[in-house]
Order: sequence, then C-alpha cells, then structure tokens
Amino acid sequence: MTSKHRTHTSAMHQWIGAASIAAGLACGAGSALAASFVDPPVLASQNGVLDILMIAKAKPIPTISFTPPHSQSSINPNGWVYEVCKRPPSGLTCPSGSGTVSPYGGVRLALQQGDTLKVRFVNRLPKVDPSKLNHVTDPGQANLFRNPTNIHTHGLLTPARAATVGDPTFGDFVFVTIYNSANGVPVPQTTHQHGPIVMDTVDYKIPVPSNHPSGLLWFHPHVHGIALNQVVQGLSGLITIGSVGDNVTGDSGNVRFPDANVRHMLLKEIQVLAAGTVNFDSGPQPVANGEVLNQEDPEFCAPTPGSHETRQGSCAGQNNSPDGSDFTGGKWYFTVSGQQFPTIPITAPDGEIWRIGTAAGSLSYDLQLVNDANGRPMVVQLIAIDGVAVHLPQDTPMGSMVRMGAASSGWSLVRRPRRSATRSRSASTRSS
Ligand SMILES: [Cu+2]
Repeated sequence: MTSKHRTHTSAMHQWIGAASIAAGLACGAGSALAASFVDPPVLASQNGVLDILMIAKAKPIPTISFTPPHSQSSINPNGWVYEVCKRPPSGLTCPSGSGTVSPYGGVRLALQQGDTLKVRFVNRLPKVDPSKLNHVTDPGQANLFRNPTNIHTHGLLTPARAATVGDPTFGDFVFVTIYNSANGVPVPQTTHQHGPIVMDTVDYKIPVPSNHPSGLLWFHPHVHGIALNQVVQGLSGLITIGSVGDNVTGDSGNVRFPDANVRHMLLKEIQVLAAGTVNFDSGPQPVANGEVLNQEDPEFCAPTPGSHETRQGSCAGQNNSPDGSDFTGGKWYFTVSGQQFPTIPITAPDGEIWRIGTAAGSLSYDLQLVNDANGRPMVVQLIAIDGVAVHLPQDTPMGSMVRMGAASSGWSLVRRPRRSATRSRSASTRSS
C-alpha cells in the first residue's frame, strides 16, 4: 500500500463511521418498488487497454421519485453522474447513442491484469451554494464552491504519479484538481494548495500491474473538503480486475465460476429534502423540495424504523430540532446500483456470487439475506473482502466478522438456492 492509500482510508472511515443503518437482503418481495435488478453497464478493456471519455455532470435520477409533503407530483432529484463512453477521436463530449452511459447507479470498468486504464476526464459539475458547504472557510478552501473534482481508483495497486514535462498524463494522483471553467477561475490560495489546478479536462493513464490480484474495487472523487458531497450526490462506480473464476469454481459444475452468475452491486445512498430550513456550518439555510443534502447529516433518519414504518430502500426524515435540523418530509434513499428495493431472482444450481461495494457517505451497512417466507436470516458464504479471499475458521466470533466487514468497502458473497427448491425464488434488498 502507498501512503496515498493510508491517507485515503482514514478519511473514508470518518465518512462511514458516523452512523449505522441496518440494511437487509430479503427473499420474495412483492413490492411495487421491486423491479428486477439490473447489473451496472460495463466498459471492458480490449487488447490491454480501456480508453474512455468520462464526464462528471448533473443529471436527474430517474430511479428515485420523491413526493414532497402535501404534493401530488413527484420529483426526480438531481444527481451527479459519470457519463462514460469509449473515447471518441476528438472532442470533450460523448456522442449520443452507441456506447454512452451515464447512470446514477454507476458503471463498471472491467479491467484485466496488465491493462492500462486511460481516461480523458472532464468536469462539467455545477457550482455549489457556498453557504451549504462545510470547509469553505477552512484555510486554502475558498474555491470549493466551484466544485473541483478528480478521480481515485480505490484499492488499485498503482503508482500515485503526477504529470511531468515529458508525460502530461496523470496516474492515480489525488492532488490534481480539475475545475469547470463555467464556474469561474479559481482564486489563488496561499496555503493548502497541494497539487496542480487544471481547467476542464485532464488525461489519466493508470496501469494495472500484471500480477495484480483479481477483485472488486471502486472509483470516486478525492478532492479534500468536497469529496463526501460529490460521492453522496452520485459520483462513484465499480472497477473489477480479472474475473471471479480466476479464484473460484462451482461445486455442481467443477469449473471456473461463470461470469454470467456473478452480480455487481454498488450500494449508494442519498438524502433528499422537503422544503424548509437546514442547519449548515454557515447557519440555517432555506432548502427546496427535492434538493439533495450533499453535506450529509448522519442523523437524517432514526437509526431503526418506527413502529408503523416499513423501510424498503428508504427511511423517513426525522425532526432533530432544536439541536439539529428538521428533516420531516424528506427521505434518505438506499439504492442498489441506483435501484430502490430491486428484486433479484436466483436460479443457477451453483448459486450466485454477489460482489458488493459501498459508496456510502455517512453510514455503514449491516447486510443480511432474509427469507421472506419465515423472516429468518439465510446462510451466505463470505468469500472475499476488498478483493482478498477470506478464510474464517469455524466458530469465529460474530464480532470479529463484523469488525472485518466494517473496515471494508467491497465484499463478495455466495448465495446458493436451496437444493430442495423446485421453483425459482427471488431476493431483494431492503433496509430494515
Ligand atoms: Cu476510496
């Protein structure tokens, strides 16, 4: 691990450790929300290279419909997404249609050992109201409201390389900041300016070592002071190195575990407000119906559901006044790759492997697979954490397993259908 990764990990733990909301994976379903789960769009390398154009921009989230209090109509809140396509011959826009994807739920970049990931990265994010951002009054942070960003490939063992005169591309270098020129020219700061400022676009060239372990990783922005806001507004995606079959075989068919029976899930969460007033570091500020609280508050909802509350991929905002904000009427959504409470049918004889990443800003997930028929937890086998295979000796205490999981942003687990089952069943996720 490089020092870059250590620095990063401590920052991430602050985000994740702030609150704990229980989420479960349930069988059966029968909810209006329970559309079938769709794996994230994949951009795969060819002949050792994945060469893409990636644009960070605002876009309404079609899979989240927020109905404000006393309203008949719903709002699709504005997320920030990565629009991605194979790099066109020229220009900083993805041609519409073929190969262009920009889902709130994120894409998956499928890489192999020895590949090079090339990204022409463009910042088209909107400005943020400075009164609704923390850290804008910190030393050197007067430009945060202009929404500078960058990308970091979390978990990838790759050099943290800055550009040089001879090579203008960047490796996974978290100190470069890319500004959208539409948001104004950044004002020079006398302190805390750790790396180069680049306007609008930058080229990354990120090598994957030929001996890199196969596994599940993710990517996200890494500009200090605003990365949390950007992640919870939607900016994240998955990276896979190699295949599950590199390490795992099935039991009924003793061959490489087939890619077709592997699912990829990125747990995303977003806080959507009802019109009112929210307390920021700057003091109370007015907010509109459907506005995203990207300066997340871990106390948005009660930690557990109220007696008449059913949580299916969201929880209701609570009133924390007078000490905190009144979030009544708002909702905190917990999605699986952007989908709220999807249904996941499982039919393969060897079961499925689920690769789960979390892009959470202010919570950690406590995952269970629950049988809807009897409400009981079901057996799953944890096979890897952060791309590293795990072997848990028999009688490992639950607390040890929870500690291992809590230090992690990526899991893989195996879900097997019961041998006695003759019809297909389904699983869905919910927060409980
Ligand atoms: Cu990270």
